[in-house]
Amino acid sequence: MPLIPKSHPRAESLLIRERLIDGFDNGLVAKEGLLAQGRGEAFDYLLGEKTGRAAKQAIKAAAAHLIQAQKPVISVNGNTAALCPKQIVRLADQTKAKLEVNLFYANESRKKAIVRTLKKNGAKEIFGTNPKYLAKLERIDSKRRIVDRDGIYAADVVVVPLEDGDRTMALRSARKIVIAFDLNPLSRTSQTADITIVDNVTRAVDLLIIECKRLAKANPDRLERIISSFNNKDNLSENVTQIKNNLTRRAGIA
Ligand code: PTJ
Repeated sequence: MPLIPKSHPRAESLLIRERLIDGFDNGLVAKEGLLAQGRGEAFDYLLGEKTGRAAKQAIKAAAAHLIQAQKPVISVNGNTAALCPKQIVRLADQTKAKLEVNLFYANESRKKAIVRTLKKNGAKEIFGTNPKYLAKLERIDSKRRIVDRDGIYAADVVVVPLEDGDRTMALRSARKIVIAFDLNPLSRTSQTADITIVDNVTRAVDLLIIECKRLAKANPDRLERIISSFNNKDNLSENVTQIKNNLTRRAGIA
């Protein structure tokens, strides 16, 4: 990894990029994952590379859902495993969620590398690896339709970091609550999830863990109020406004 001075104005963003490239070199990330990272970087830049007010509200609503959930599952793909494996395992521990490896570009050796990485970072049980327990989601053509019958298939709340639009729709059709992390507020995933956290997964997962801890003992009425006062469409609009304001400021138009 090249030395990135801490004083570099975009040090955090460059470090995230290097983590992803290391993940590619170590067999975790698909080639297409590099392109997804590029798209994400562009949106992160437009959002000001920080967690905005709208993202914080989405994180709070996501935490309330996760605490209420009976069978939460966190879906892990190549990019997520490369970018923030430790935090993802911590989030699973905090919320008693299952971890399931589910890939868009299905590939057995990549799956094994992702499982190894999650285990190295403290995961004990990982779903989606035993062919005997696999089931199919309906209304989806990609390999993502193959899920674990005791994991995503049975889940009530599914967390999907860096997702493609088709599966989010399929999960919604299967009556699951979908929580997405996606830097692009206009993507199909963002538009169809119940809650979209428009922020870099590397920043937002830590904040989600903190929020889950903070709300862990909240009474069900409070959680219900947090959930019912959240509107994903309004929240996405606020993210688009954040981008617009940033652009205006950067271009010195304001
Ligand atoms: O490992 P696999 O086979 O499951 O493949 C994973 C990728 C990410 C390649 C696959 O799901 C894919 O092609 O996704 P898309 O359709 O490129 O969508 C990825 C979305 O994540 C885009 O909207 C990006 O803007 C967004 N994104 C990229 N990096 C980040 C991100 N969102 C949050 N945090 C990031 N670090």
